[in-house]
Amino acid sequence: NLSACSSKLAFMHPMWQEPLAIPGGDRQSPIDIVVRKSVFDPQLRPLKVQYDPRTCQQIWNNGYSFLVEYDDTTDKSTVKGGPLEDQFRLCQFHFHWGENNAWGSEHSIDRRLFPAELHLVHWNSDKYSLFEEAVIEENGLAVIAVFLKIGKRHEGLQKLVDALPAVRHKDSLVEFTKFDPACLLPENIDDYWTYAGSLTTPPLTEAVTWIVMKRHIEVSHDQLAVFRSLLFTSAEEQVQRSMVNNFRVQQAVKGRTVRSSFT
Ligand code: SG6
Ligand code: ZN
Repeated sequence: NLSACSSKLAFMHPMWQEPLAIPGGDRQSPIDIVVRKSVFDPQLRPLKVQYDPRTCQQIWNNGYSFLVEYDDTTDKSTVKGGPLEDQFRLCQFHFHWGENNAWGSEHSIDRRLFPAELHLVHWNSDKYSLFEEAVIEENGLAVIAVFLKIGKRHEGLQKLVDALPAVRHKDSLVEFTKFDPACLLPENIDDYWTYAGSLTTPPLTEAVTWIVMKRHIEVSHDQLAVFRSLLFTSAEEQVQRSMVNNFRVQQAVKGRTVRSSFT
């Protein structure tokens, strides 16, 4: 009973540790955001996030990251506003992180990387009826990205960190309920950058409106250490590999404009 969002794409992941043939598109992600080249857009509205913790279902180690999956059969957990014309439904969130605190994020700000990056993945439920449909469409997905920095322990994240040992190996899945993803958002969600991009793993479709939060959240070194104790490998494999450095290399901006909601 996996939620629609992640399970159907899982079969595409096994090759991902190999160098990948990129579709050669013009709007691939992630990118470096050059602050002085970003353009303030006064038309960008505040982001309207409405999450219902009761839609939280499970955590799944898919061999590349761990996904916290949400029931996306109704419009209970959604985002709209900001750069978005439609309403988008939350289906999962996941993180990317490094083997140490010097790198790990997918996006960077003026070349500066962060130790980890949260992605809240939503699909356009005004235009499409399933994630699988939305993932191949130009305006199909909206992903909110939040940078993580090392600092004080994050109380909200701890409930998730406590559950992670149960999904140490690839393909393990554990029930996980009542988690409010809003607790992982930074203080001011009205300040963000936005640009047209892609998924950062196969199928790499150019379906994503990226919304990158200006403010970061803080987590402790110990909390991130638990992320790093997860494994890319399943219990059956002889040689276990730590789940670290699960980010894609940065892609060319290719004439795209990154807009900012703030000056
Ligand atoms: C993660 O990112 C997830 C995977 C996939 C991928 O690694 O493990 O589920 O997510 C929506 C989707 O296919 C791409 O999402 S991302 O572009 O936000 N990084
Ligand atoms: Zn991601």
